[in-house]
Amino acid sequence: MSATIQIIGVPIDLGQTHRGVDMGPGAMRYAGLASRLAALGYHIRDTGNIAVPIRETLSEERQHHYLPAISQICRAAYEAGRRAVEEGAVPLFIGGDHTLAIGSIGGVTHNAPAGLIWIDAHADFNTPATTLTGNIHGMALAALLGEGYRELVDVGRPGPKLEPADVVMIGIRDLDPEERTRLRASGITVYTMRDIDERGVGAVTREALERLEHRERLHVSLDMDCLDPQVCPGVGTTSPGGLSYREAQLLMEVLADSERVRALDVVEINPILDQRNQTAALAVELAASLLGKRIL
Ligand code: HAR
Ligand code: MN
Ligand code: MN
Ligand code: MN
Repeated sequence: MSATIQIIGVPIDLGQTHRGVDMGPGAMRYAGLASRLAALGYHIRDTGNIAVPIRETLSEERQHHYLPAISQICRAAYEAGRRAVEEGAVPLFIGGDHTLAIGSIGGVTHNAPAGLIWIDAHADFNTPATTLTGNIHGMALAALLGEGYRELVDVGRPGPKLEPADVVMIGIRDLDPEERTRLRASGITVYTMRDIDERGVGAVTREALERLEHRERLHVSLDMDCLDPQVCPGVGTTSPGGLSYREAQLLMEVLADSERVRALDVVEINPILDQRNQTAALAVELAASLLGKRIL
């Protein structure tokens, strides 16, 4: 029997201010996500999108940065991830902004721990005390480690979902001042763009896998703004000096070689800011490489 990939759409755009991220799941489906993965021999189960209220209907929540709605949507993502894992499927969460990771990674670690590979230009390691924007997508990883809003820390089950030793970041190049201080003190392993420039993405990724050797299962959280804006213009928070197309492919290929990837998020695609859906198309290619597509 072939392995099942469960596609879970989370069209959340409430963790940041750009309109359009809610259309990310549609853009990835339009780019051929299911057929690309089916061609690798997987059984694909698309369970549709988690319900997300339209921002204009939540005007009272605006001053609270949509915290109540985000918390509720993350709970639904948590349940979907927990159930997918219990049924033996690989959950593939398609966003939507990066707040969805609070639910997806929580659900994936419900019954057993997992290592997390966070691939992003940003660390998303702010708290309400350190954020400069108030945007909750910039706090997602901090919440998973037990810091920040209680409504996020306690999604699905109370308290932290990961230990700092379970997390490796790759591609980081844009940190807020106090976020940087927090990250340096955290004990998380961080590979910045400088590490990739100096050592190469292959060596960095192999070392990242070694750092997570104590975890058999891995969750990969792929923020498309890790790529250079020249190849991925369709994201809300672009940051120059990102991964090239080939570097991102190699990163996925080395992770796939480990045969330990059991769950995946692909987030922050904004089709309104994109050019002819190229960011979603690249996201589909990267997901296929991560899930085992071989060139030869
Ligand atoms: N650090 C900034 C903030 O907190 C920007 C965060 C941008 N985050 C994402 N996801 N696009 O990584 O607002
Ligand atoms: Mn992010
Ligand atoms: Mn980012
Ligand atoms: Mn505020």
